[in-house]
Amino acid sequence: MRWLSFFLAALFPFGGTLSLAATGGALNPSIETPVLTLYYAPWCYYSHKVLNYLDRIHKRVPLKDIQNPLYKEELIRLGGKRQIPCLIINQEALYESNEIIAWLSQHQDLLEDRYDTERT
Ligand SMILES: N[C@@H](CCC(=O)N[C@@H](CS)C(=O)NCC(=O)O)C(=O)O
Repeated sequence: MRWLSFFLAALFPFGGTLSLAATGGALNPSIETPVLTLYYAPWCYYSHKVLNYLDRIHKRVPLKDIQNPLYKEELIRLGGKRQIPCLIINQEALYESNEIIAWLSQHQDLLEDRYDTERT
């Protein structure tokens, strides 16, 4: 039977390694999809800075308007303060419009696409 393993090795020199790499890649995706929520208010200039940036790059993030008292309480519970805009990234709060825009800009590939027919 040794001739058979020589034969297979000649035909598929990287067979074992390739199949392991393929399985590992599928089971352990290197990029995790973050769970995002942007707390904002329609009357807030700084919220609009972030929303306008999302418009510009044609991306969207799930929104929660803190005019709804339940969302305001939720924001305070998660982030510790009621300041908006606040981007919650996997339960972690990120305040400050410039910081939020910087984060969104660095993670554009993880954001959902936005279609031009949608309005925020
Ligand atoms: N420097 C902040 C300013 C944010 C800000 O002043 N937000 C206002 C509403 S537009 C706010 O939440 N004020 C209430 C508070 O800070 O508790 C930013 O750029 O995001």
